[in-house]
Amino acid sequence: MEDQLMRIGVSIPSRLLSAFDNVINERGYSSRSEAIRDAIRGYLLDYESLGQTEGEQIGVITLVYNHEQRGLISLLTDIQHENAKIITSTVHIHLDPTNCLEIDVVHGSATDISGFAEKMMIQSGVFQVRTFVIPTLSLGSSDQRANNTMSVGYQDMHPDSRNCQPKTQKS
Ligand code: NI
Repeated sequence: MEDQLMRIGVSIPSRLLSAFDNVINERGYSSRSEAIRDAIRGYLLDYESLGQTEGEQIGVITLVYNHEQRGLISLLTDIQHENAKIITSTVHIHLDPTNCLEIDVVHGSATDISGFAEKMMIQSGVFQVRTFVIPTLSLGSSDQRANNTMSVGYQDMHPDSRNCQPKTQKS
């Protein structure tokens, strides 16, 4: 059965729209509607792949946000404190007068990590959240992984061409 087409009205900041238009022109889309449909499909795919994985993971979550958004910093800090047990370390970079880039190194269950990322994603003033995670299944003994969870920072040492030895700093 043919899916019915619905018309919707969406408010988009002009800079965001013109950046989108530039990309879709470059890619050769014939209509903005088709590009938006593809963007929505990609968004749904991201959501599914975030929720599908299970087990223990390590990785990074990066987010870009406007620190002038009222209440946002304290909200994000609260969310990070609620998830302190999975955050190994955080890097904060002041991109320009209003925008911040934050990188959270995470280690924990897939459910906790995706829950943490999604909670930050839905806040207004947060523009981008990207998650890159890998399962820890093949990453050495579980004792060593338990120790890593307690660390606040890594300094990688490369004992040989294949393995890294994290030097942990306890807080
Ligand atoms: Ni900043």
